[in-house]
Amino acid sequence: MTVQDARTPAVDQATGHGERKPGWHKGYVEGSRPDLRVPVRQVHLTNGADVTLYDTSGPYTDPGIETDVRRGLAPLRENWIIGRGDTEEYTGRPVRPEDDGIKHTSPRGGLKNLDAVFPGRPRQPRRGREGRPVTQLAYARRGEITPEMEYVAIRENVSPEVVREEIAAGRAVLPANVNHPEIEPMIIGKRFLVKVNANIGNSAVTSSIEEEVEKMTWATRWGADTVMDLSTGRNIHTTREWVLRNSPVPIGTVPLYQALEKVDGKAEELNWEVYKDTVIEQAEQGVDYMTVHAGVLLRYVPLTARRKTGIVSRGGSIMAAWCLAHHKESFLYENFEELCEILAAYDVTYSLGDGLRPGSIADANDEAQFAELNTLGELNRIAKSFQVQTMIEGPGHVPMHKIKENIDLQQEICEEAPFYTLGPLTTDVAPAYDHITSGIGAAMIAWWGTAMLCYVTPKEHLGLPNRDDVKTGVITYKIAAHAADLAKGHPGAQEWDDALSDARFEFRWEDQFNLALDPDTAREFHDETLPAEPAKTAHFCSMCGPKFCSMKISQDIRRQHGGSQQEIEDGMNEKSKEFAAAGNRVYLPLAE
Ligand code: IRN
Ligand code: FE2
Repeated sequence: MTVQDARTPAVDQATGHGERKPGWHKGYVEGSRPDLRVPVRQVHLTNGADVTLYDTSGPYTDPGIETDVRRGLAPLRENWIIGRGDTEEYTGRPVRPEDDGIKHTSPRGGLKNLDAVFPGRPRQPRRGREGRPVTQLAYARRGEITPEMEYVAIRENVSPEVVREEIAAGRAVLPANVNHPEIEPMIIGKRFLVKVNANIGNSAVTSSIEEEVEKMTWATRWGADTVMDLSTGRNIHTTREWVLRNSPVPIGTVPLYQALEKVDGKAEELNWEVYKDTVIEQAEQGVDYMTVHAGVLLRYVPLTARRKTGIVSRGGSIMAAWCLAHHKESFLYENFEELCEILAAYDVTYSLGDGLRPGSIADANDEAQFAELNTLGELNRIAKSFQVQTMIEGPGHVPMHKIKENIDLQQEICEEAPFYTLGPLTTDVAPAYDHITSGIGAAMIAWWGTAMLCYVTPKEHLGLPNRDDVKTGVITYKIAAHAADLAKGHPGAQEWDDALSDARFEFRWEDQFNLALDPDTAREFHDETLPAEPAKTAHFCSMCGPKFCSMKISQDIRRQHGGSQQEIEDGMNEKSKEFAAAGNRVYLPLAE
C-alpha cells in the first residue's frame, strides 16, 4: 500500500463521484511510527476550509489503490502482533475440510464458482503462547499502550492514556483478534464515539459469497464500525473467510448458528464439544467478537411462558430448546470458564447475548429479561477475571419511558461494561419502518451511555435486507449515533454540524452535499427539482422557492437592517406582509 498524503487531492473511485470532482478524499494521519496510519475523510470546502471526519470505509476508498477480493487486504497489524512476541503459530490442528464443498453460483454473475478455499495468502493461525491471554485488556491492565490503542486514540481525538484506562477498567473494548491483522482498530465504550454495527449474512437460498463480501464493504462505506456475519446454511466457513480477509472493520459472529448447522439443525443434539470446536475454528479464522447466549438459564425459560411474544432471539431460543430437551443447565453457562480461556488466547471479545430480550412492547423490562441481565453481570465478572474483553447485549422492543431503566441497570449490574443494543424499537406498529421505530430508541439509549448500536433495517420482521436496506439501516443508525454524540457533548462532534450549517446558511450547496452523511441522496434530491448547475450556488432551494427561503430572508434582514433586535423585528414584519400578500403559502407550487 502506498502512503497517501492527507492533502493529496484525489478523485474517489468508490463513490462514482469522479466526474463531479468531489470535495473530499481519503487521507491518513500518521502516528508515532510509520506503519501506524489512521484513515480520515478529508472534506475540502469551497471556502478553503477543511473538515476531517472519521472514516470506516477501509482501503477501498484509497485513491489509486487496487483492491482484489481474491487477495484480501494488507495485514496492517501483523508486525504489531508478532512484535509482541506472545503468540505462536499453531499447527497442531488438522486442516479442516471445507464446510460442504458446494460451489456457489451468483444469480447476478460476477465472481461465480468461487474456489471453496480463499485463494489469498496462506495463513497459519496464531494464538497466545502456551494459551496465555493476549488481549488488549491484559496489556491495558499491565499499563502497556499498544499500537492498537494509539491508533484508536488518534481516531477518537483523545490521549492514548484515556484509551488504556477505559480498556483496563472494562468500560471499553478494542475487538482485535490476533488472526485478523487486516483491521483498522476501533474502540467501543461510552467515553468514545457511539458505534454502529451492521448485520450481514446469507440464508438458505438467497445470497452468494461474493454478495456477502460486497454487503460488508457497502456497509462500511456508509459508516458501519463493525459487521456481524450471521450466515447460516451452506458455505458458512468459506463465506466468513472471504469476509474476514477483506474486512477493514472487526467482524462478529454467533458461533451457535454454525454449531447448529453441524448437528443438522437439531438443537437437542448440540453439545459443548461441537460448540467449542466451532468457537476455535472461528477464532482461528480471525473473528473479533462473538455473541454468546450464556445467560439463558434453565430456570429462566418458564418466565417467558406468559409473554406476548415468547423468546425472539434466535440464539436464545436454541439454548432454551436445549435446556428443556435435556432438563439440564446450559452448556454455555456450565463451561463458561473454559470458553474464557479460549477467547483470551486469541483476543476474541465477548458480546454476552440477550437471549431473553423482549420481542414486543408488552414484554419490555419483564422478569425474564432482567433475570438474564443479572446472570450476564455474573458472567462479565468471570470473563474479566480471565482478561477477556466483554460487552453486553441489550434489547429489543422497549417503549420510550422504559428505555432508561435498561441502560441504568446494565451499567450497574455489569460494572459499566459497554452496552450494545438492538435499537430498541419504540413501538410495534410500523413494519417496513422499523429502522425508524428503532432509530428513535437507539438515539435515546446511546445518549444515556450505550456504546454500540446494532442496526435495524426496513426489512426487519419482513425479510432479508438488500443493498438499499443495508444502506438505509446504516445511515439511520449513524444519525442516531451522531445525535447521541452531540447530546453527550463528545469533543469535536458539533464541528461537523457547524460546518454543514455554515454551508447551508451560505448556500454552498456542494459543501453541503460533501459534508452530508449521504452525499449521493442529498445531491439527488436537490437535483430532482433544480438540476441546473447554477442552482448549486443559488441562494435558495426548491423547498420554499426563491422568495420564502428562511435562510435567505434572515440574510436579507441582516444585510438591510444591520441586526439590532428592533431592526430584525421590523424586517420580519415586512417579510410577514410580503408573505401574506402572496397568499400565506409556505409551500409554493414548483417553479417552471
Ligand atoms: C445486539 C444486541 N442484542 C442483540 N444483538 C444482535 O442480534 C447480536 O449482536 C447479533 O447480531 C444478533 C443475534 O441475534 P439473536 O441470535 O440473539 O437473535
Ligand atoms: Fe423484533
